[in-house]
Amino acid sequence: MERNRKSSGAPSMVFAYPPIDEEILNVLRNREEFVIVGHVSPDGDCISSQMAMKALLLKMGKTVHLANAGPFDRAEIVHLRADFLTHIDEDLHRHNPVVVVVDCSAPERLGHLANEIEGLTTVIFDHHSNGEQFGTYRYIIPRSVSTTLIIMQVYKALDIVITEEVAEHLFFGFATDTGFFKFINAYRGETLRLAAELVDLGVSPNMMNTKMTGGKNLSYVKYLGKLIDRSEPHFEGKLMTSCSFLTDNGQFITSDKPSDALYTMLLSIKGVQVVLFFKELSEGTTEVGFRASHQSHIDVGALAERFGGGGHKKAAGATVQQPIEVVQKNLIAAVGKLI
Ligand SMILES: [Mn+2]
Repeated sequence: MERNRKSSGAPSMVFAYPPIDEEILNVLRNREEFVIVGHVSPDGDCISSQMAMKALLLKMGKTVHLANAGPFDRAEIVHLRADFLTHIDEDLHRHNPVVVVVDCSAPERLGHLANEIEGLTTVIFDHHSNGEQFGTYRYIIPRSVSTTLIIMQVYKALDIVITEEVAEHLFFGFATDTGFFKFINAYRGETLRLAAELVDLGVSPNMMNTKMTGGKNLSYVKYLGKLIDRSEPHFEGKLMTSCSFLTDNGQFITSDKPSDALYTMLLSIKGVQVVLFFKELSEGTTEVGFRASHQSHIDVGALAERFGGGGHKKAAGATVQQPIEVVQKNLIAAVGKLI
């Protein structure tokens, strides 16, 4: 990278999405019924990818179902809940639909849907690089900042017009997964060129930002304040942790997750490399959120995998069947060994 930085506009640095296998395109062209699924606790990129893929297949005259194990607890997607099946029942399974999996390439991230899609042809569109390989066909581009930009490539490959509504879905997933442009690195010009195409199709980044960050209640802000208050440094501040307990549920009534804002705050502290957020889901179940700073060499995706989860190098998650104090102790020790 350093070497190329000096040569101006080295064309070898320009990334282009690889062509999508004809086999995959033919499945989309030739089959008639589809179920589009995404990962549990869907985020903006997951839901937007599902919606954009649905619009594409409807345009091709297909029968399309959306399914997600949920929960739909984030403000920016909660209104879409009614459009999704929570199960693929036997009746639907008997139709032998093609399953299109978006923003997920590990079966356990599908929740109970993983069992329900067994035996069906499965096509995966994703940008997560870890997790066991599954699916009949895969188009996995870890370099893509969002899955929606991968779905955009499917539109182009099949020559389907991107309407303004679809462009908004595609931009929304891009915006959520890049922290509204903040997480885009050098030599990712293709990302901005694709975003520009979407803006030219009628997307307003200004409006998208309001959609992404607005709609919270006061309880959400107070909850965030509580989590910031509980944050603690470890290993001379290289690791920051915070936690949420079951009792918070009664005190802070909000369906929004303050964790994204919490990560942003804690990662802004000088010298921090890793942030861990522990959330007590029940007395014996703890959800852990992992973030690594830009300068950190620690791969939190690999770390999360060791605890039964997964994700990216810089952002990951895991759900551990142990009490919160035990999980905290074990993970702080594990990070200590990597620092
Ligand atoms: Mn994503």
